Amino acid sequence: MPESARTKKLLGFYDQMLRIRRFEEAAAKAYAGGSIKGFCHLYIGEESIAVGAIANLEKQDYIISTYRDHGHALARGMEPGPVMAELYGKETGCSKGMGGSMHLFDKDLRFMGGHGIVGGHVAVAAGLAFGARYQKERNVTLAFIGEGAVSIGGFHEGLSLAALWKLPVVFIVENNLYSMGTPQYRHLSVKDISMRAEGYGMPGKRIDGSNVYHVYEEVREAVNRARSDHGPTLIEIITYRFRGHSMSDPAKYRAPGELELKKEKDPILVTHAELLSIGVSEDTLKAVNDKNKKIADDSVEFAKNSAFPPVSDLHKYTYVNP
Ligand SMILES: Cc1ncc(C[n+]2csc(CCOP(=O)(O)OP(=O)(O)O)c2C)c(N)n1
Repeated sequence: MPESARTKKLLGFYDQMLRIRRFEEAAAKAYAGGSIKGFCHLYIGEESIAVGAIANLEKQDYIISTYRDHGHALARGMEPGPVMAELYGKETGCSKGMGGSMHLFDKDLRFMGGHGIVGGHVAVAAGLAFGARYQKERNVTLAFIGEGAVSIGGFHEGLSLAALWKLPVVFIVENNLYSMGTPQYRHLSVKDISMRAEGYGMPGKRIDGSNVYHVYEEVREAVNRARSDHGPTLIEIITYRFRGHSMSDPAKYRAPGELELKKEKDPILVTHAELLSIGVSEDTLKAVNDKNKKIADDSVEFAKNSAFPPVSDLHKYTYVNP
């Protein structure tokens, strides 16, 4: 790619990562103020994965995610206002205020959630890919998975069938080193999760997630493979979440100094430094930041000014009305 096109792309990635970061900082503030209730899991520190990976998708492709889904939703192009309104439980939310932070959906953008059951959505990812194949659609499914899910039945079922049927799906394990407060070495006998790919008969790789462009390129290879009918890939991406597991977790299980050390590889800082080094001005980068701060503030205003769904809608979207 010519240097200027690469710079443009990287600047776009920087913009998207800041959109997510500022949005979640605003959400954290609203949560602390009592305006957002229930579970809320922030993606701060992990933005390079959603942005780099999703940049490879086309309009018809599917995404499926965990409860830590704000970053994936925004990177797919969901509007910050309806996403924030969903966190607030308002009727203008992307799931009509019925799902909250963990259940963001957008059918038109083929964003299929937002799932709270650890690992359950991995089998659904294989189902989406199978459905696409069955309908003779030429699309790819990107599934984001926490490393805490890799010993769960749904993970095994999803990867096993995807490999057997050569389904067009890419499984991305976002390894942020902790499953709630449990470090990886306490629940997995292996360090390298991507090794597991071999047992299913698909390629696997393990990459560092701090450089968004690197993520983009590595995932591109797997997306191309899936799109050209060569089957699934498992990619483990090493990352770190800067906040607690959810808003109610003070994250006291980290070693002293660990967070500070990891923040040196903050993907936004890494990209900021790279953009400066290739000649993008500090003023340009500041303007991107200011723009995204305003987008986040506007999303909060939108959410605040929206109504709660009426009580009469309580059972409107359930399968069974009492
Ligand atoms: C089947 C199931 N078991 C347990 C839980 C409770 N739980 C919620 S989050 C979580 C940890 C998952 O960690 P990981 O997959 O690494 O994702 P991360 O939160 O680090 O993004 C657990 C055990 C759940 N939601 N679903």
